[in-house]
Amino acid sequence: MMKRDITEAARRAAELRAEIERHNRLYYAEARPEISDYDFDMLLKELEALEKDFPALMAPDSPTQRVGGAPLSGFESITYSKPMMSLSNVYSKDELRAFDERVRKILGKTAFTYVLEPKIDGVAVSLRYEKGIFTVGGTRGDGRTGDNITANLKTIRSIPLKLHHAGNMPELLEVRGEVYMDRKGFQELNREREEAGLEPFANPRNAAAGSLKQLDSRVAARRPLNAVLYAAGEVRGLVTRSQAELLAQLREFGFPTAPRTWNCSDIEAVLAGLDELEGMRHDFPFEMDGGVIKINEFGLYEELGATAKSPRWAIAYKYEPEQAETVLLGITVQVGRTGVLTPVAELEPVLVAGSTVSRATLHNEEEIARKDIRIGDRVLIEKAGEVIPAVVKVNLDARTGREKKFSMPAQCPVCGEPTVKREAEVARRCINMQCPAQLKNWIRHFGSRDAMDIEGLGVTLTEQLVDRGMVKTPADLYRLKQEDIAELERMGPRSAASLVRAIQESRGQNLWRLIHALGIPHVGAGSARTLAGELHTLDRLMSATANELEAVRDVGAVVAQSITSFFSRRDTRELIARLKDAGVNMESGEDAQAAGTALAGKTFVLTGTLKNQTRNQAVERIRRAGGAVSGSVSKNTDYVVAGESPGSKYEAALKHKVKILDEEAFTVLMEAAEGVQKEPDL
Ligand code: 3BA
Repeated sequence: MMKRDITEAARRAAELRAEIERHNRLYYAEARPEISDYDFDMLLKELEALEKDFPALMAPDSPTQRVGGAPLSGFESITYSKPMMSLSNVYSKDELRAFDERVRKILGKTAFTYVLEPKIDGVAVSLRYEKGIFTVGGTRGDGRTGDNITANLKTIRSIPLKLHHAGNMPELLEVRGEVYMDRKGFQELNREREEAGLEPFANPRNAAAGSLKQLDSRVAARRPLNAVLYAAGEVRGLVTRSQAELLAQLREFGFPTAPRTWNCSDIEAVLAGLDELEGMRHDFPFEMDGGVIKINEFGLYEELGATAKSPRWAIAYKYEPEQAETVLLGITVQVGRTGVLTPVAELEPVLVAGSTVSRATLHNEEEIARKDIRIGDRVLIEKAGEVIPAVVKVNLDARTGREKKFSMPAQCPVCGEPTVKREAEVARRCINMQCPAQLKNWIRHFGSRDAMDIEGLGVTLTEQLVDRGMVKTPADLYRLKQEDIAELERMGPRSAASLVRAIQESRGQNLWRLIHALGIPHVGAGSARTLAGELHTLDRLMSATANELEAVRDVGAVVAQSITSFFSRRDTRELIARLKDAGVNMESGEDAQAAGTALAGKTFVLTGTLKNQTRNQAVERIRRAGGAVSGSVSKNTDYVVAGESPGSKYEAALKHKVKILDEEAFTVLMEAAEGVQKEPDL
């Protein structure tokens, strides 16, 4: 990579971090990745290289510093005394030889051998056997804490519930490996899903991850899952001296292991094994994306040690994704359910990695510009396993000059409203929550903590309500009957009744919550509060002119314009009328009086991450006690609340000699302030 100057590097690093975090979220938390693992690794590698070239850019919260994704929610967590590490990846034989060099340099004259295993593209899990009985199992999570998914793991028939043993029963054995869905099961599952009108899984890995994430183990039980075990975690009462011995022991205990592994005397034998493995690639029933190379002798592991994330005694060799050249016939634009516009390449059909590809993702407009992709170009596409194919590059030699440049539409192709591109993001979005492509998101937003605060209206429920056509706008929520809801998955009469109650109760919410819930572009919870405080009724907000709105504190031209255009729409007016009919409150309660006064006149600035509350909760708490929250520190600031890894505001606080509160001190202050007022009924 060319050396760049630090400002450019900082900009790119920030961009990469945001992208990586987004893809991490899509991959781990939502199990619906948008890019291939390969592309993800390339982003991570670019960021690592930048941080190496510019150590000043290194940040403790950089995604390069973590092992995996955050634990998924909805499950109890499980903590590993021996963390589940991750594997570093290489993509070439040269890099693999370099790995071998490093190992030999550390070990000096000590002799060692390698074990080569196929790298199964599944979900890493850990299974705990106490006195031979399977007790708990979990996902990797962040390596130290994962989700307790015991119930789901117990539905996998190839996982033994008891160890088969011959007098050598270990007191404790944690075994680790991969849960996967075989190709055949994956195809069947997707066929069923499509017939049922559900979105198919993008690849077997996601299908496995999605299945293990089911809160109802009966759903997981119906999924064709399988496992391969290859490592040990915490162990008491069993000694194994090498990986080859461990694998043999695991087999004896009755665990499924890889159908084929290679014992290799040196790196050349590993390379030969990798070639043989690649030839068998399509014979395995599971998706396999490379090989894992491990030093065989456990006695050497301590000396080799580990980096922050991965052991130095093992490495993954990943196959390059398969590629093919074809013609880019056109570019269409899809709108995702978060409003992100994704350009999609419409291709002349071509065979790659065993299937015909006629569409590929182009990610976003910056990617198109960076790769200079034009309609009519001959393009190289790649497909790694069953992952969505992507356009890698243009064959510039084949250019005729008749190719056409493409630009992202300024209007959303689904709803026709203007699209925006925020500075820190690569994606262009439709920010119209009422856009049909985003209905689920809008309903979720409407009921969220910071909006109408409808408890129980979660993601899965919202999905079902929208998928079944029961909810087409937020106003439909108020017409839901207990009987209708009780029929939905994971719902019973009790939870249905409490949801209906929560929905009905939300009709009395404060005006600012309704304003925020409407999802007016550019109007967040903060501006919603100000607007409610100044205008007092929704009718006045609806009839206000842009000029009147701009007179409101903190409301600028963009926000004012967005509000007037929002309320000038017919669908908005219809929605408001229906909400009114449903009895939703459209007037401001006595906000100012309801709020406490203990902190009246005090201004707070928040920085860093709080442990016991979200930023929004802290803000709400301060405001309820009569205090104000500001974005930057000045001599008028009374307190700076500093959470973990505080930013520059912390220094600003020192400079202005503003009192700094850690979370504990803040809590003490708030409890005192809340004690001198009655619980406000907002
Ligand atoms: N071997 C994945 N990690 C693997 C034990 C180490 C390891 C893997 C492996 C760390 C595969 C990282 C997640 C993890 C258990 C931590 C394999 C495979 N070995 N054959 C060296 O087939 N995908 N993945 N899993 N501990």
